[in-house]
Amino acid sequence: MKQMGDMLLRKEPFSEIVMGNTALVRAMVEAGTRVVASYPGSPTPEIAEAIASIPADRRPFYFEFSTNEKVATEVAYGAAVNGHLSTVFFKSVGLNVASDTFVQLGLMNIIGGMIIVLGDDPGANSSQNEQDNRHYARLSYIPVLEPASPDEVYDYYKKAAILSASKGMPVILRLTTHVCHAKQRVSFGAWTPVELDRTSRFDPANGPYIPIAADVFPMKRRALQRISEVRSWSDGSDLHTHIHYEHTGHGIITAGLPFLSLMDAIETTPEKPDILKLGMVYPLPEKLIADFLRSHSQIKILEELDDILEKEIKALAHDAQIPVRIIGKCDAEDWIGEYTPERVYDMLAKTWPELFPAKPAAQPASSVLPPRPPQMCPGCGHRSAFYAIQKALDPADITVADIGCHTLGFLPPYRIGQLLMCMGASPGMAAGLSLFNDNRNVICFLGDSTFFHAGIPGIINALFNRHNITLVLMENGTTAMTGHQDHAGSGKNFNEVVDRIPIRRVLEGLGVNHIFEIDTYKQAGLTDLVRQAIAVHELSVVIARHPCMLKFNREQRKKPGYIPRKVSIDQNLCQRIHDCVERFGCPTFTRDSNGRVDINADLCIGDGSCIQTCPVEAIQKPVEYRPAEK
Ligand SMILES: Cc1ncc(C[n+]2csc(CCOP(=O)(O)OP(=O)(O)O)c2C)c(N)n1
Repeated sequence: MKQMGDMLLRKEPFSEIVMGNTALVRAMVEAGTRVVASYPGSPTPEIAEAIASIPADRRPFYFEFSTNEKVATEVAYGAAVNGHLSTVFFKSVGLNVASDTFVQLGLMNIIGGMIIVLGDDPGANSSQNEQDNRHYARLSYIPVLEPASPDEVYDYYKKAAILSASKGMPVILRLTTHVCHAKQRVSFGAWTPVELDRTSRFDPANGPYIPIAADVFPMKRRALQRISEVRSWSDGSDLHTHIHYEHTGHGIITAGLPFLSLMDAIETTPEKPDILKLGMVYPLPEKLIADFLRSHSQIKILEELDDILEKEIKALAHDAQIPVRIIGKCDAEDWIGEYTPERVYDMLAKTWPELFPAKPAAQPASSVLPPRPPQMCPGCGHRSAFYAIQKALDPADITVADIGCHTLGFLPPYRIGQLLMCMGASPGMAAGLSLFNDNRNVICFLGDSTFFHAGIPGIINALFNRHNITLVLMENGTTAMTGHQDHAGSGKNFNEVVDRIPIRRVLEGLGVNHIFEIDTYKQAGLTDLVRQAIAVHELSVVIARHPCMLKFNREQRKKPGYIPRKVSIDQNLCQRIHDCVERFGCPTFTRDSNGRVDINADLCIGDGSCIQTCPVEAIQKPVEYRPAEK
């Protein structure tokens, strides 16, 4: 980590193999970024990890994890109108949370410059949808740069910073999952540290900053004017790449990661179409595109997710009366998932079979990785919670999941969670399900990071509108799913130890009358409390607490003299009832074809939460375990 931090602060130019997310942080340093804010979400958490690798006293900018993406955007905006170059980054769906603030940014005069780094997720690798955030750019009159690789992430961030500060407008840097995570050798420039300027340059005269009534119109006119200026600038900029294979017939327009897949796909084809790779996808460089259209008779548009380039380029060709055939998406599947080189080749083969002969169907791989369904970690407090809560539920009860590690409760063997939407949505959905419903209990779930992020309004709503729901707050002290970032209830922010904001105190402050709390490892007690909570005929909350054991165990292992502990099965006592495997479901337990249960010592963390699940007490207390004894 220290090495990465030193690298990110090198003064002389250097080159290194880095991830897109790491290249971004070096670009922030070189560009003179002063304030960065975020809320965690894949594919962006490694940006914060790279920032964390720079020792706090040498970090040339301020960083925070804010309580959610909207607040993070507001922090970055405030800093930017104060004259400091700022950045906010978050995952794709984070923009939905930030959007109420975000859509105004294009109207403002952002004197310091502001970059919004989006981690879009074609393929829904770690998101609940594959939304294409280029739509938001059009909605908000905010330019979008779209790098395809780590070196472009670095280069485009610096260009975005200059563009943003010079025009006083925000700029989006749209990354996608594999641009964030790809590694490449990147040549970095020099960096000269400067004394951090702590002067506020906020001046209302740079505004207006109050978009109401008649002021909205001049602000909107300015936003439109800037977009038109950026369009012309983009036309002459070096953001776009034109690859000439001297093909007058066929041309391809693409951007971002699909460009790399395209280069792979056409590597061995003898006759290659010309390529126009766009570095800025909103607004489009119209002159450049029109020239490309004019010099070809057929154009294929290659873009992941929605048909945004396609629609704009078709309109452009129509308005400019360019006689060219433009081929965009051909079937519904083209809207879905990531464009791998194989998919790109198949699409081209369908469009232009004369250039791309269909390839023989790929041979099935000789060794296929077994599918690995997601599951909770050994020792996870959420597992104990679901095991215990299941005993308190009636089969008719309605259970509403939320986003986090505890979402996995919907899987067998617990099957708790029949609906899921987005972070913080469960109390609201549960409230709706409780209306005109006298016969079924409604129980919903929230993680603690989510409680602070977007959960509180739904709880207030349930209280204020007197909804009869039970909320189980799965408190593990961290934002586990995205890699253990601290939150307002952790007692630590990104930079220092702070007073934790206890969830119980917040609930009491709101006036929740029925609050139960217990450690989830006390399984029988939790079952009992959930029964009591369900019996209440208004909002009741059960705080089901246990520290995240993955985090805890990682910390323990770093301690000198640490010796692992494991449970074991007393084969004389085991009656092969299999509750440990079938109802508790810890992956540590193995069962052979004769029904014999054993412990996988590589997985067991020796927490002992499983001991209570065996009706005949065959699971033995954890004892010290040294692998040599195997
Ligand atoms: C709007 C939005 N931002 C970020 C994420 C990424 N994300 C998924 S779950 C989660 C929170 C998990 O923390 P917590 O609620 O404490 O549950 P845990 O995983 O710790 O059980 C986050 C930030 C997301 N899905 N949606």
